[in-house]
Amino acid sequence: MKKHLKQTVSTLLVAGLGLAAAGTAFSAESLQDVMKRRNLSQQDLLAASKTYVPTGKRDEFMAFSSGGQSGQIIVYGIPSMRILKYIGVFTPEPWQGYGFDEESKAVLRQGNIDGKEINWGDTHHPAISETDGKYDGQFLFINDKANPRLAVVDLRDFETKQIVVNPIYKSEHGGAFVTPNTEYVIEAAQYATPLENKKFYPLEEFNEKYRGGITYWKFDRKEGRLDPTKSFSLELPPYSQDLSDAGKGPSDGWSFTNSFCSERYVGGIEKGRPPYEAGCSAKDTDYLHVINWKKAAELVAAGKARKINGHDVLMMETAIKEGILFLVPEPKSPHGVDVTPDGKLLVVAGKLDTHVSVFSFEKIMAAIKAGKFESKDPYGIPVIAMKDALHTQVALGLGPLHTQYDSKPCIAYTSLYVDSQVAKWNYCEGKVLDKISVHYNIGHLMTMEGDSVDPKGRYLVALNKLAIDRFNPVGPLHPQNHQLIDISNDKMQLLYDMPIPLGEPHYVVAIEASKLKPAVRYKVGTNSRTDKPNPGAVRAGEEHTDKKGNKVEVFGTLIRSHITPETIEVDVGDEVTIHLTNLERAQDETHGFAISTYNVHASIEPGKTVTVKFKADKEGVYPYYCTEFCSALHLEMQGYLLVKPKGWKASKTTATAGATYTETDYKAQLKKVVDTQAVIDSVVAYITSVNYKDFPDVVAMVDDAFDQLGKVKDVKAKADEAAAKKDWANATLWTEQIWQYQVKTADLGLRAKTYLEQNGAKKVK
Ligand code: K7E
Ligand code: CUA
Repeated sequence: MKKHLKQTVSTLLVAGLGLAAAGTAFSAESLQDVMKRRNLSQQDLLAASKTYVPTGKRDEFMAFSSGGQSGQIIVYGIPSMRILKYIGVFTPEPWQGYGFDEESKAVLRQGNIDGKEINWGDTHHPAISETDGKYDGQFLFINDKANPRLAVVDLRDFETKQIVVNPIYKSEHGGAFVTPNTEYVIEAAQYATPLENKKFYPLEEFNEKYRGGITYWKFDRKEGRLDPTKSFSLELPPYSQDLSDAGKGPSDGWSFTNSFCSERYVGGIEKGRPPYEAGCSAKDTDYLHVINWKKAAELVAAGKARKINGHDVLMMETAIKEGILFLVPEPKSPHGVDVTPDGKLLVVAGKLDTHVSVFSFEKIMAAIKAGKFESKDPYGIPVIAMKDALHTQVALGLGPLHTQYDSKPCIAYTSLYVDSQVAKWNYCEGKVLDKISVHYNIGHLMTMEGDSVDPKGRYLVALNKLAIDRFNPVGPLHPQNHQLIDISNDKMQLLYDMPIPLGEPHYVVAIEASKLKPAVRYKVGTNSRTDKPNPGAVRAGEEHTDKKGNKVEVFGTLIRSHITPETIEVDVGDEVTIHLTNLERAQDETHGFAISTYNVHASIEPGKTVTVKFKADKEGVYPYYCTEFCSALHLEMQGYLLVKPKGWKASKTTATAGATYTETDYKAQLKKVVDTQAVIDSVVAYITSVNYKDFPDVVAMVDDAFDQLGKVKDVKAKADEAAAKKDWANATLWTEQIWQYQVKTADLGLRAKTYLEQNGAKKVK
């Protein structure tokens, strides 16, 4: 295997130099032939040409999709619908070491509830941070409906940095929604419960003791974290508060939250009562909550909140007295509330109504100012008459759920769950413009930046609940189906079906790809979960192992194709902590780290320092290795954890060699080194002949390459010394090591060369 790899490398070196540029053979098949062979229509080809992103080219938009019950986030490109990453959020994610190394465990464990580990989440709504109501591409938030939690992902490295637990709810569906400058992230409770932790009240006391609410999490943009000490909630009636949206433009400072089951019905079919679904949809209207969050924040700052479970809660009584909370009846079991890009109108879709209702913020404000209310709800909250708040109602179809906006003024798209359609309509004039069928039973839909003040139009994604007949069958549990629709013309056109093999992605947001500027490496020694220097980091040459009592602490490094240290010796029962720093600077040179049977894994990207910890509770021999195929000698990137039994004494002090070497072997090895150096020299000649310094990625690769080559001097001295003593084994092996450094240098050099050739490097001499 080793020999084969070496040959491959040599072949690559030659090919990469362009010495053997073979002519490319073109297929004789024409487009017509392919259409015939694959049974494709003109329409298919048109759709394909709108989604195909040629190799090496990139997508225009990046989508961040909820991963539903997987507790993750799915990142994909639009229009290609190519999946780029899963981000571990509420659930361990082994590839990224999320939940398997200490730094990420610390984040995951922030999501413990009352000390209990929760290792999944039911994610629903991602939200991208906004500046002036526009997506700014800096942060991403997502909620967990099942366990009331919210997570923060930093879009500089696409890693989860924080999880907060809602201190007063037991579920949380109506999040995450951001205010126009990401001052707050909004989440609404769904299923009413007593707000005090661990308090029991029987369902018979539902109306008195159970409560809903809305939490406003303060976001500290500088720290990139939510600040629980500056966050607060509003106590609300037990109405099953659902989705929210923040006002923008003229409605900035206000937020809007739907509710369903405002009947406050408590089921109990076991006791002969009609079931929840009947009792929760009996009335023709539920309540839209209209809240002045700016004023609420001021009231909390003025000390008008009450502490519940250590958290500031503005009680209903106060909110009513201070005039910051109002209700508007809305038909019927509504789901989404979506503020128009200009902030003037709010579109509400009632699941059991064929209409969408368009409310006017101006009319709502006029009613509030005039003190014109039709009634009070049972808790004393003023209710504005629907007719006093409505702009218009439009009959769209069966089961309207969610609405998104186009870049063209007054144009909206609404999902129709029961009809399995998307309706395109004009909300200013109240006119339906077009409909398209989707497959099947659409929930959310999403247009490019379509919930911001500046939607980009172009594409729409339908998030369908059922896939039924769209894909090759994979058993009773079907994949999810995202369908891409072209909305750049008057008629919508279905372009592509994308199966998602993860949980149910309720919502997805998409941002112009050019707004994202993720890093390719960390500053050496970074704890990526805190963005601070990791105290376990060491530089090359500083690696060491400390042992104090039964605690062993290893400070190691990784660089192609070597793990330092190569052996870790501990006594059974020792507590072992291993810090590893990836010394690479080149892009994409991630190393992984795994130890047999101890359930640890780390992904260590360039510059990162990661810590794994475990108790060496079983004596024995445990290989450890790098889990990313990082170099030709990746498989040799290995070592042994030796867990010695109690009282063990060494009896054999030298190892028996597995192979023997002669002077001929040494000479052959030397020749290989000379040949490879010629390859390196020619690559270096090319790189230095162009403006490589204008390419930071290439500069990083060149730095790494010279790091590798820089190690040759010491090793060469050892080889020469051994050869002088006719110690052919050591002379051969040290020379082999020189060749290893050369191969890594050449590998990087060739990659740099390819990059320069493909990115328009210019001759400088
Ligand atoms: Cu409609 Cu959780 Cu937003 Cu599902 S939600 S669809
Ligand atoms: Cu490092 Cu494989």
